[in-house]
Amino acid sequence: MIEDLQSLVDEEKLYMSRQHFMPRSVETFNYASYHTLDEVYDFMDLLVSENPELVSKIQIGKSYEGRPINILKFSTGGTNRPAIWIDTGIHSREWVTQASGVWFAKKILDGYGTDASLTSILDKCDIFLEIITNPDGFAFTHTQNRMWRKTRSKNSGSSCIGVDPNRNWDAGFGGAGSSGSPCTETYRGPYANSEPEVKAIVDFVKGHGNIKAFISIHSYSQLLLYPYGYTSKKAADQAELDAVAKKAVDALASLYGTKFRYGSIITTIYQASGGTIDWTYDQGIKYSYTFELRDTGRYGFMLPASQIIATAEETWLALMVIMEHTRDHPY
Ligand code: 0X9
Ligand code: ZN
Repeated sequence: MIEDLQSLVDEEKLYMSRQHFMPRSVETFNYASYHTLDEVYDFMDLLVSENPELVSKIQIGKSYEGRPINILKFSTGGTNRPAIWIDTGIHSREWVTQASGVWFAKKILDGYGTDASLTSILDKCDIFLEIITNPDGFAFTHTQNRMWRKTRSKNSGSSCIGVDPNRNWDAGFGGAGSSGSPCTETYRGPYANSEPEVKAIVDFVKGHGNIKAFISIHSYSQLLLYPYGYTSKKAADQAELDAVAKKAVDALASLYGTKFRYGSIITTIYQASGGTIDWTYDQGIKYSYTFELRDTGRYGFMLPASQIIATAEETWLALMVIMEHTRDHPY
């Protein structure tokens, strides 16, 4: 796998270098390629400038290294409507997730006014899409280390860098399934919300107050998960979350036959404390889900760019099930 990794990294770089031109519009953007941070940020600006009536960009904070943390807001009007949140790339090396996030943005744009179900979702709810949730880590995966997962913050008393942003939330923070050692991949950080990338979302979610679904997208393993990860206690809404998950993975599989397992985090993968959706669920956001997209390990984080569109397309069908359920079950 290690000797294999270098050739995959080289291949991916060569492929990207051929795609590095600035698109003039969201129509000419290459959705079938991986892109750098600047390219994705340019894409967001194009999307907003071409569709100001539907899309706006909100800067919710700054990363540890000072990069803007931007989200896209898709809204057809109203004030503080019920909202659906989708984030991708909190673990920077999970490149198919950010690439899928870009594709979702285009899908939402094209679907409003043409796809009856998406149109009815957007007529009731706003959608927030955070494509680059860990900008410092993402930049680092392009320049230094393709396998970087964490943030890029300095740890006092250690030369090791970074915190696992999926162990840094204030939900069972510090418990089993996270590490107190800065040199590990699952280092939780010195205290909950220590990472500005996490704090920015926490402040936004609290300030908004009307987010009804929160979907955090990771790779890989082909799973659809719901709370909890920090405790074996069942979520109060377990039966409903499970039924919606089943419907979502069935929809996903209907396109290309890709099989996803589903269930609570702790029973389906492993105990993980301080995770995103445990926090959002405990904040009262009932429809809190995490995806682990393709594949099951053949390529892992190095999923070939040729699989981006199929991955995004199949995931979209599952997202639509969750979003439709959210639309139809106000609470
Ligand atoms: O370990 C993780 O953070 C996730 N797997 S990954 O390979 N993408 O790193 C799974 C975590 C489950 N989700 C939460 N605890 N919220
Ligand atoms: Zn992840």
